[in-house]
Amino acid sequence: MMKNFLLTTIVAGVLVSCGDNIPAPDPVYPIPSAKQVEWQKMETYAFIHFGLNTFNDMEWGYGDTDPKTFNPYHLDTRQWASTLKAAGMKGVIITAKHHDGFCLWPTELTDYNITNSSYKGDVVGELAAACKEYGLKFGVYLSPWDRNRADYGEPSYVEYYHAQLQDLLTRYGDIFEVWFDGANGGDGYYGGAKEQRNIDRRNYYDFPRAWAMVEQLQPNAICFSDGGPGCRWVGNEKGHVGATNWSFLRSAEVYPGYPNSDELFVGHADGDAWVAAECDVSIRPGWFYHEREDDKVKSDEELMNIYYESVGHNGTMLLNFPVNKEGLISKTDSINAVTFHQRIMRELGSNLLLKADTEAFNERGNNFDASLANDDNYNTYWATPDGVCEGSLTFTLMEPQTIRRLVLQEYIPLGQRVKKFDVEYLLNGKWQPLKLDEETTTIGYKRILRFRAITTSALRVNFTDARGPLCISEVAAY
Ligand code: FUL
Repeated sequence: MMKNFLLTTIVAGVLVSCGDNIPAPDPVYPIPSAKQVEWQKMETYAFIHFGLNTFNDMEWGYGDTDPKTFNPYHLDTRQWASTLKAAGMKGVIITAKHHDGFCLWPTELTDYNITNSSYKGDVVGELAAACKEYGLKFGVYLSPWDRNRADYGEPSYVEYYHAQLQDLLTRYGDIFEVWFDGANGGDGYYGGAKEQRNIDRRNYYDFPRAWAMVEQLQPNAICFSDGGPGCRWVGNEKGHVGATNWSFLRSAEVYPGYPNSDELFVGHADGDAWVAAECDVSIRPGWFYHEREDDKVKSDEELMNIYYESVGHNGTMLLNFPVNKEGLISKTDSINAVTFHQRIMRELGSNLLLKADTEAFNERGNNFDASLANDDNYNTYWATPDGVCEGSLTFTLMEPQTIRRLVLQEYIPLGQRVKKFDVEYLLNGKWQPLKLDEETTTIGYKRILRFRAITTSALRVNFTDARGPLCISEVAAY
């Protein structure tokens, strides 16, 4: 009798302690670094293209334009920062040097810089200060291709490029992203040589050394390039990435200037490195300001579409603002960007699932139960038991609601897992499949589904295939 009692206690004890302390699922590799997770949560941030091109109606300056032509007579980086803040942007990346080689900061490494222009100041430093004031993160674009330098193509240029990078990384405080552009069009001024120069894109710039420098001098910054290592290009400049979008790459294959850029649209499902997608796009047709594009600024509706196909496809949205000749973000650009932000708040403003009753098929237990998928806390998640790669979540609403959007989020610190899912809703007491225009494959950090309005009292998400046990942070409906 005594023996039996003890056994029960021990068994019960084990059961109870199991229930309380069920361990988290193991990571499924590759997984992001903490700074990659923080970066992904920024979702929308801005690009600024500004330089000699702005004043000379060019996109790719040749490298021989007179620096005196740089003359922004009302330059106000605080106007940029306040506009971007109102547009919901979380940070800004400026073209400190574009392909023409002209530097927007007073560097001693070349004469082709702002001190020899008509503007006496430091645009990079002024923007960094404005960002601090307005609570925006700050980043830099430093073009590897330099059409001004006489020694472009020689080893000495590479040293110059790395010295420029060091200069930028040590002058302006915290940097969240450094942009390494893969473009090289060949021809340039090159100190007067005026010729074609093609370099070995894979090896010439010694990018691994540059990335190590960023890691050392700005440990919170991530590096963008076609193949990362921090985040990747998506193979187009339209601001959209695939509905199927893996945040992985086969790291040995992709480098800045990688020719098979269409692969970047979906990522490599079997990749070994976490390199999430950044969707870059300009609010105007060009990256730099051109008066003739004043009536071609993307509308809030166009920007919304881009948002759904970037942030809504497990990417980030890098929206470019071509600062004008006055040195300001033009009025239409600013109005459309702010209206765009207001539209996001309107379309995805109040989550109808927050008060829903949640039930799961396949549940890991206490610390990972179903209700954590609609608790508005990204850091808690519903998970399935080890070895169980499918499951479903059913949300029952207090009363029928009209729904047009569904937002799904995986807990990416443990990896990207979901390969296939579908959605159903209750109509006249029967489960109906939700009709969508896109495939429902990957989710990742965030997947947003758009659909024709449905009115229902219950929704169900079936996760039918995954790379490991499911870890779903949030499901929200609007
Ligand atoms: C490209 C550049 O060639 C464009 O001028 C622009 O800077 C864009 C963001 O990247 O590769």
